[in-house]
Amino acid sequence: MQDIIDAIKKASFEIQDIIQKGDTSKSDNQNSTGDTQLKLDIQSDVVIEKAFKQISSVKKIVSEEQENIIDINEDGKYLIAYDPLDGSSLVDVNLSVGSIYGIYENDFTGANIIASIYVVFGPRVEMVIANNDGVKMYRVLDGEFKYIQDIKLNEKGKLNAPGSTQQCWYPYHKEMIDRLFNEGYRLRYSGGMVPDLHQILIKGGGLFSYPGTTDLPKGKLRQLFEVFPFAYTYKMAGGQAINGFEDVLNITTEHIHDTSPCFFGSNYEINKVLETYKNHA
Ligand code: FDP
Repeated sequence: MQDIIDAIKKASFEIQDIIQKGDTSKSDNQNSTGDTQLKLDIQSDVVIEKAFKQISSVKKIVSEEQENIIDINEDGKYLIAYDPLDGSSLVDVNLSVGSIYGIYENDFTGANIIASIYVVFGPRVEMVIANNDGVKMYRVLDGEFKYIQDIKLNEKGKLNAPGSTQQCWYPYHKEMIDRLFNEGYRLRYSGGMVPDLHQILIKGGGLFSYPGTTDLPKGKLRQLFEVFPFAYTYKMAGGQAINGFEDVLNITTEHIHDTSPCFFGSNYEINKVLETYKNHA
């Protein structure tokens, strides 16, 4: 596992360079979900694939930017699903973006995720590693990642990050979001999943939601590359991650690019979501 962490650290320095100096324009390609890929997405993907191909403990990899799983070492132990540069369209407006990695054993399912790592590229570069030991944050200082703190969510937070197109929200979802604002929650949503979820983790709690909507009943965020890695991190930090009804790590994945409605937060807010959604199964 240390080899994987070292590879991610090294790749992150290269990706930071690509973000700072690279071309933010669109490529001519679309990824499997139909998003037009930016040149930055493709360049970051190349860096990560190259790094993982050199590690003997890696069995298979799959990128959000690619159609298929890539076999690396038959005898390897770990399977890695990653989103090389989530929120890449925000580079243009100089907001934070990030990379997300889910590390799995046996197969790419929520039940088999065993660690997750994300890297935030903002005014600072930070990496958060979640595994059996809990959740730890590192920051680039003097050219290397240094340990900064453990991350633990409070029982209740103050931030509300409601994603997706509001016009397409189901009425009960809108009422739940409004109730949180009426309790004094503050809006914090940049449109970058990594910094938005990082903010809630660092500030101790709150709710990030990307629900099913009338236009996208299964939500937008991809299970393997986005939802499961952050679900694992939130659970290890003492919070919860659900699809509205149950632990999102228990859901079935039929295809590597499947999406799922998702809610990440501290216990108080997630219990509010469960109470609301239980009547709308
Ligand atoms: P993006 O499509 O810009 O890469 O992964 C998808 C994502 O960004 C997340 O980072 C972000 O949380 C979400 O989409 C934002 O979507 P909405 O604008 O629909 O809320």
